Amino acid sequence: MSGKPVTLYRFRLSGHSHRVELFLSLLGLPAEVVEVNLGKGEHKTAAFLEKNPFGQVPVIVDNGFTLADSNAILVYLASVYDAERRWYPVDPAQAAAVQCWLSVAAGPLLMGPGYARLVGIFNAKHDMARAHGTARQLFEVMDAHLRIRTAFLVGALPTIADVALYTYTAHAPEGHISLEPYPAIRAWLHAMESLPGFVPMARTEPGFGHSR
Ligand SMILES: N[C@@H](CCC(=O)N[C@@H](CS)C(=O)NCC(=O)O)C(=O)O
Repeated sequence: MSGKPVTLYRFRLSGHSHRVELFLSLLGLPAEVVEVNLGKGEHKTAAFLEKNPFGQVPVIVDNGFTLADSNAILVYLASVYDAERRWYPVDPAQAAAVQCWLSVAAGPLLMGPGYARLVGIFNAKHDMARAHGTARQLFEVMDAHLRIRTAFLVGALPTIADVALYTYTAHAPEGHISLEPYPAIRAWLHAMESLPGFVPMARTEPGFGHSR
């Protein structure tokens, strides 16, 4: 570890950004946070597009290495800074199980609870009924999976799979999705929130951005 802080470009209401902020904190890594105001289009400026041509947060810069995409960042940080590879196991079957959940985070988690939240707080143009259907299907699978596991998604200890799935699951109620029917998910969220170094993302009132 160089001791030099990792620079994190983020937006404070972005769950993808929080995913990285949470992991930096769980690893105890010093970070310099640079706020990118999506409302003002700061993610589409030439300077930001040089860091990520997709014009999205989060992005990190670590010792001169620039990397976008929250899941890629989790893989990188775990590979570089977790010498014991507790967060991203080396065992092929466990590593593959982690990758499965990272795909879920980039797929149904985003298109279900993620999109529903965007409609709920920003009135985004996504199909709310479809997002709720995707979320229901996902949460039923997750709840059943967590019931037959110990506390976490892959084995007994938390991995980057849990970090990737945490934020948009915890904030599903901002998209008018109740977590009440999913006791195993609620227990898992509690286990995540009890980890040393856990940091929450700001809660957003439904309707927050509707008039902006
Ligand atoms: N696959 C990307 C998705 C990131 C993403 O969707 N970021 C949103 C904020 S949560 C963003 O920057 N949206 C602005 C835009 O797409 O123009 C990741 O995992 O980091």
